[in-house]
Amino acid sequence: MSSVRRVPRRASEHWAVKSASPCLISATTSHWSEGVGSVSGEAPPMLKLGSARERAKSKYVPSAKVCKNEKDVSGWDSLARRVGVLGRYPRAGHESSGWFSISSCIIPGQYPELGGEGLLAVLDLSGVDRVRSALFGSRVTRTVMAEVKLFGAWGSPFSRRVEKALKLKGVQYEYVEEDLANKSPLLLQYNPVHKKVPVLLHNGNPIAESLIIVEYIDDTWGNGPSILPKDPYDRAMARFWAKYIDEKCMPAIRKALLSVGEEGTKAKEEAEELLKFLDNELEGKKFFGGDSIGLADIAGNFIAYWYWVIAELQGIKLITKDKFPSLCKWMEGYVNSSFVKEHLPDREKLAGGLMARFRQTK
Ligand SMILES: N[C@@H](CCC(=O)N[C@@H](CS)C(=O)NCC(=O)O)C(=O)O
Repeated sequence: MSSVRRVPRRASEHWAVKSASPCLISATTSHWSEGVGSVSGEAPPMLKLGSARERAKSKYVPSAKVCKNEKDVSGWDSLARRVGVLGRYPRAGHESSGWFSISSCIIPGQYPELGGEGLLAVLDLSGVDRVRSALFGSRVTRTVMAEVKLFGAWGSPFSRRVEKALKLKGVQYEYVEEDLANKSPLLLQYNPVHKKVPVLLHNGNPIAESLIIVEYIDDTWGNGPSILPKDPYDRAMARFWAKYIDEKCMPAIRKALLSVGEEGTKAKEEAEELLKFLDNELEGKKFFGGDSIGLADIAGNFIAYWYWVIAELQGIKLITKDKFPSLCKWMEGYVNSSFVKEHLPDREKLAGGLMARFRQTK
């Protein structure tokens, strides 16, 4: 592999495991690695640290080992799979292939103790980020993030939910803009059931449906603020309101905004009836879950922003301060929160796009 930069390293210890409990084995004094470990010419901090710190870190690293090949990793892989941390790059249709775990990593490299190429497998069940940076510096984190791809559409409130969650968690990702009039073969391959955006691709595994993706992001990346509360009842409530917004309120609002005449009046009344529940729920609260943005708020992005753009275009007044004071306060708070504000689609562009859509459907 001529493109691989070889970096001599000094290793004091490697962790090795047969089970999920940690143990230390001595390693060789020189060490060659490639891929993740050799992005810069420097030895990773892991290999520079003294043994006292190494041992201290083992608190965070239940297990790691150097394996000769994938077969070796696979026994370990089943353990990792049981605890839900290991994924695998797809072999085809992907620029890279190999092993990779969600909360840690398996790094191909030259390992003299194996007499050649091998895999450093680090299974970490806690303190994921501390381990990543303690062991490998920010380089691994960057590589980990690069395996996240979002197939979306700029004007889609559903795609924007996912973007919001990724940004909230500080996850770096590659964004693929889909032309919904001419969907890419990859989108159809990754979401054959609904054939819709968004789709999140994480280590080659596709996940569809925005709210499910948002939960997946929250479960997968421990860093950043929690999107779902920890308390089971609060979690259930967050899901309840997110589902209510998604399945009841959004279709009703859309219908109220797009229907005319008698049908329009009826649709407006129906939407108001549903929105009243949201207004009551938000009374005296900044966001659905309290003081910080959570699942239901992210789910409600359509009401907070897209609704206004369409309502203005159509000259319709559905959600007014006198009828829905708490909902209006929430909407203002949501779109004006610095984090949300900078990630909303451009109003003019959105209005133009929506107008074009309306003309097409007339
Ligand atoms: N329930 C889905 C809805 C996704 C959705 O409706 N996406 C639209 C874009 S806003 C789409 O891909 N439409 C393409 C189509 O219907 O063919 C989710 O939450 O992700």
